[in-house]
Amino acid sequence: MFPSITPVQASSRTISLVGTSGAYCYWNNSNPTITVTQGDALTIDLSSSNTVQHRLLIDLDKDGYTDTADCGTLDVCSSMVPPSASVGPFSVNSSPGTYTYYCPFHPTSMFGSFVIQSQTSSTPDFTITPGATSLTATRGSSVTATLTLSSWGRRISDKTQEMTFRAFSPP
Ligand SMILES: [Cu+2]
Repeated sequence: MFPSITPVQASSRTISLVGTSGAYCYWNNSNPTITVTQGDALTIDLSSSNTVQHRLLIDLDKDGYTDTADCGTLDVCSSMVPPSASVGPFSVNSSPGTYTYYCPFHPTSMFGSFVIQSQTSSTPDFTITPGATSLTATRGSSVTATLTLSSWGRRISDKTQEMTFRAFSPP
């Protein structure tokens, strides 16, 4: 059948990041890619797994982790952890794209991707076109019609689905 299409919409989201340290420091041991949708109301809960101090900086103006003067304006920054801290909720307003989040104290090991996806409309951006406006089948036989799905906005190549309708005799 046709592929299912899930619209992407903004929502309220909460993410937890824990500063972890062994030989090197990481966020959540693996520096996970954070994927959000433009317009999301995002809250980030931060903590440290031990007494090593960390701070979050999401480099939304792409000028690196050293520029902390734009914390709170262009960049999203937290206070130091520990103690635990929260950033937000803030509205993700930057352009869709891939950014980097850091701990400015451990920028060579403690960074990951912050991906902002574009928000897509909740109204369908695809059309389904029937290949026939009416079908007639006699009992016990079948007819075939073609439905065409077009969805250029999502770069799904046009799909054609052949459907068979069968007319059964009533019991
Ligand atoms: Cu750190």
